[in-house]
Amino acid sequence: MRVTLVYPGIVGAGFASAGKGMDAGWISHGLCILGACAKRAGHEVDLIDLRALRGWDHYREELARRRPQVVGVTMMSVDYNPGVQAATVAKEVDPRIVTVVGGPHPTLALEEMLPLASIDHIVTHEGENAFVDLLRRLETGEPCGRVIEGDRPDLDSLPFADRDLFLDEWHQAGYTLDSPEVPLADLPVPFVTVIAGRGCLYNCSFCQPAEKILFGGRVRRRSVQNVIAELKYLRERYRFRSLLIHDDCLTEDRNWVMEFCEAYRRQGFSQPFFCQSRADIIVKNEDMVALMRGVGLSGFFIGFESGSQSMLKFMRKGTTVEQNLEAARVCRRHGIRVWANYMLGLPSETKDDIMATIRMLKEIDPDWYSPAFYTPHPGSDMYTYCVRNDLSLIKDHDSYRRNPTEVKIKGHDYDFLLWALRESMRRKPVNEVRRRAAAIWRRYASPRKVARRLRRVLVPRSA
Ligand code: B12
Ligand code: SF4
Repeated sequence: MRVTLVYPGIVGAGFASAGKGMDAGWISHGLCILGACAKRAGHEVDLIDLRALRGWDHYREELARRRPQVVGVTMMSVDYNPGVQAATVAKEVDPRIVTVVGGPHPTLALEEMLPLASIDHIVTHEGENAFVDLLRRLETGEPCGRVIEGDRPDLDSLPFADRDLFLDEWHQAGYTLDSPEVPLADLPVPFVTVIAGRGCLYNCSFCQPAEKILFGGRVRRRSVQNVIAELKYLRERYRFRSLLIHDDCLTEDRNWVMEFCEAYRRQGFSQPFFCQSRADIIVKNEDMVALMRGVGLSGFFIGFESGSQSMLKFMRKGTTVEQNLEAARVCRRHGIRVWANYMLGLPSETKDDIMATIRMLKEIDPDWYSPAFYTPHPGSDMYTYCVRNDLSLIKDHDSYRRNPTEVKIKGHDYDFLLWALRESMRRKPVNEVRRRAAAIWRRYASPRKVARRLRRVLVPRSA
């Protein structure tokens, strides 16, 4: 069958945004793996990334040109409006097109999808086997249900994500491809992202049970050999010079991480990489952190979340403020950079709690600040709490973004939150000076540069 997959992630970055920043420059692994599975089953697959198009008319033109028989749309909650619109327009362009949606939102908020007439099939949970089976049934005319529950595939048996589905699109849109994906922070290009597993065993109430519903209660990780095989392919194909491992919490499985580090080094990789971790894991596993640093770990994303112990408890984070501070010290000791995720404006959060978060950030002195005004995401216990207690100010799916520009929870003083946001990112003068001095040293006076200058002075040019 002719299949067009659709990535609708334009809320925030908008149309014509491909390549502009992280939200608009990263592939969707879900779609790339689904595409690879459908191709392996013999189907023709391409992809429309709305971020690479000029607008809805352009989308119509693309559908008319490609003439797909099936359109498959992925959807986080934030993608609901453009995702539904993508299916609706597909039906307008050609009512014979079979529309299929899948992803976190259809899985976590199925009841919201059911009344939508423009959607023929809703695949919940993990879609690889269900989607391929659906395509086969559509091709042979066998009956297929409207709601299809996906199973949990053996991750090592899946093909690698077909990144070309996105790259071809971006290329056509004029995005200059010196890197498969937009690099995180200052990592060198070419930059790629990979996913080594699915699920998370922790229980944070602003996130779970969404992850457990989507991927099951257990974490399923690909074998180290399988991930290394993909990295070898990426090295050959793109000569990548840096890497982000997207897993929710890669460091949760110590044995896996140790084995991976060993294999990464043995196979000749030294590219710097980033991954997500947690303060408690970092503090309890400093030897593992050191090993990771030794093979290329450049930085951790850490969900510090709050500097108030009662807020950490309320959100079931399972960490302490002291662990947050100590994790930052561990990272500093090992030269690991810190990307600090934290939230302001949670339900029941007081000004004192917020001041505690500001104080914590000043101690942590992260390399990157990543604040969010708390957003209740469908599928999480805190979302249900907010709905039950009539606390949510969210009126539209477009607001399911963690942007710190709108308050999402009732009872907060917006001006205070904006002040707190700015204040949380203001470094202590001593840290500011230390960082500026380090930047100047890196720029003008690193030992290598000093040696080069000395050589120039001591060894005359003509020699
Ligand atoms: C990487 C990631 C990102 C990246 C890139 C996203 C991207 N381009 O895909 C970035 C950092 C940009 C990002 C941003 C956000 N993210 Co995010 N992200 C993730 C993460 C960690 C991994 C996604 C992934 O690749 N998973 C692995 C693949 C294989 O799974 P999958 O994409 O879900 O696809 C499978 C199924 O869902 C299904 N499926 C998916 N699509 C389709 C389509 C069809 C047709 C079919 C049949 C099946 C199907 O089959 C796939 C294969 O099994 C997930 C958590 C997680 N572990 O999944 C959160 C997650 C998806 N993100 C989430 C959220 C909330 C966000 C943000 C809104 C806020 C935030 N937390 O920063 C922003 C929104 C950005 C925007 N568009 O405005 C939530 C979504 C919850 C929800 N209710 O929608 C998740 C689940 C995390 C969580 N537990 O809170 N994210
Ligand atoms: S917030 Fe992170 S650590 Fe907590 S449950 Fe979600 S993915 Fe796991």
